[in-house]
Amino acid sequence: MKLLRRKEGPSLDSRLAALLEAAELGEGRVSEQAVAGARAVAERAGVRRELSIDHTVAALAGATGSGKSSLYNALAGHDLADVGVTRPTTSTAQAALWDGEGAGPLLDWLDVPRRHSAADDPGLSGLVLLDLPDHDSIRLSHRLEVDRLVEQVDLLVWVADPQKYADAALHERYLRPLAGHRDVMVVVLNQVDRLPADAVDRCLGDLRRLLDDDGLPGIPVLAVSARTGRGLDELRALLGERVSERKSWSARLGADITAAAEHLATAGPAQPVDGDRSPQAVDGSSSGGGKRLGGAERALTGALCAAAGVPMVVEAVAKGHRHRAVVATGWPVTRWVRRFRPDPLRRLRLGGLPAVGRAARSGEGRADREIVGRTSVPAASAVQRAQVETAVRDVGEVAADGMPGAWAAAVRQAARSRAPELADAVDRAVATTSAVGTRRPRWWRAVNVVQWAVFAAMLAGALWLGVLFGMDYLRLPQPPLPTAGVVPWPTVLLVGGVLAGVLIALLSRLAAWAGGRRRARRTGRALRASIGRVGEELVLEPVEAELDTYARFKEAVDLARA
Ligand SMILES: Nc1nc2c(ncn2[C@@H]2O[C@H](COP(=O)(O)OP(=O)(O)OP(=O)(O)O)[C@@H](O)[C@H]2O)c(=O)[nH]1
Ligand SMILES: [Mg+2]
Repeated sequence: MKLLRRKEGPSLDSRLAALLEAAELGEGRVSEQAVAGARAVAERAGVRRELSIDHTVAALAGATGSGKSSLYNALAGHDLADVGVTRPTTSTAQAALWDGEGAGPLLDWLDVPRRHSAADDPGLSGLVLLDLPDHDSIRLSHRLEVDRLVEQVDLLVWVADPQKYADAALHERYLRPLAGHRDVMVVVLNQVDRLPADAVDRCLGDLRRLLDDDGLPGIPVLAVSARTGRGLDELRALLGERVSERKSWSARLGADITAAAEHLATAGPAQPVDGDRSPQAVDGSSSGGGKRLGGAERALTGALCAAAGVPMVVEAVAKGHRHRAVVATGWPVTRWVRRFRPDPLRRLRLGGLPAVGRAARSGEGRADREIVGRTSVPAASAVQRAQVETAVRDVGEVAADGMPGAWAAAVRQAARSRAPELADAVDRAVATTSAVGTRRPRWWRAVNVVQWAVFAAMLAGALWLGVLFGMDYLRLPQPPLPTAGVVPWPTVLLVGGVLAGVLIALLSRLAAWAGGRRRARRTGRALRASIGRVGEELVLEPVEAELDTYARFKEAVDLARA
């Protein structure tokens, strides 16, 4: 009872749903064969549940001549099957039914048209016994029929004989792969009447050892003889017990689901992977840690920044700021010279583009995109491109660390999946972010007004002095000359205007130099942040989506194989 309770896990329904979900999530990632296998199991389970669950289908399987048909006849109480001397004898399966009413659709599904009623035995009511052809047949059709039915029946009775019980065909092709189906398999050693009494136990012990090696410890093993009837009561009792429990069908499906989930968990990648990493099972604990991923992410941002020419852009932001400051606040007499020099930022087709501000303000996405199109920042060098590639690969590598082979490959692939978009996206980020670096500080306008006022004063002084000079030249009487202290006002205006203009220009230049540095630093930070976001969107997010898919896959697989 205790044992039963311990085994109670999630329902067959939820395990089936989980298996299907795992197959869905694994599609294109783990081997197609494992995905198809899981789907086939789910489909088979769905059909079997719809058919009679009051009947238990048991199949007698084994090598030719082991005595399957003889046992079948002995259990059924009639000579239903041919027992032959020439091998192999049985070529298609046939069924013996104990109270077989309602088992028709089940046998249709199993595609076993030959059906017989067995002799009455209330203990076996509900049993459908199949006599299969030989699994080691020289005829392919026999082997195919066996393989098909071994997959479908509820209970497998492996019939061995003293000569061939150790055959590799039985152990390697069937018993070992079906180790998870221990609860729905029985082994009988037939023809024990042909052994001396003391050899039976030896033979049984040997067979048990082989079964232990197959991963089937504790599986029921009976010594029987179809000829003398020895052990047949025990076999009947065992079959009767399984039939009355009516659980073999669900135990079989449960074992199938576990095996399919196991197969999904350990399946190789859907596509051959580059490199020679050995695949690991799903339960290999993943150590792809957040901390190390953070390091790889920083390295990626660094590589992207270098490839995007961030140092050059930052430099251009500082220089461009100073350039525009001189044009806006320089001494009006000389500032026009500056206009002939190109704006370093505009030279990179960054920020300084006149329409950027407008487009950004009016919020016209299209215009924005068009104008903030391609910058003229020189393209990344081959080395820089290679460094980006390495950084992208490293993100995938770190994230995939410790994951099973197929999923590690999927994660690595996810990291690279959007890499071709990186160059354009980073360029766009540079164009948009550096545009902010061109805003004009308000003091420029104020200083400009003062500069022109001082320039006007200087001009007035010059004009005044010019008039005085002209009047003196023409020997006209001098008008009274106001003075500031001892210096006449026009001189104060002219000289003061020149000195003030130049001084203001120099001070502004000093402020613009500091402002340029500050702005460059700020733009550098903003660029790193926006380029970081590009890396996050195009590299990190696909990786995280894949990790998330894997987490869901693992959860589904764990639930399915419960
Ligand atoms: N001594 C002895 N002979 C048996 C026993 N069971 C079957 N035989 C003989 O073994 C031979 C093969 O028996 P079958 O029942 O035809 O064997 P099978 O496993 O159905 O063989 P295939 O149909 O070819 O796969 C026959 O000659 C049987 O008489 C047994 O318990 N003791
Ligand atoms: Mg036979």
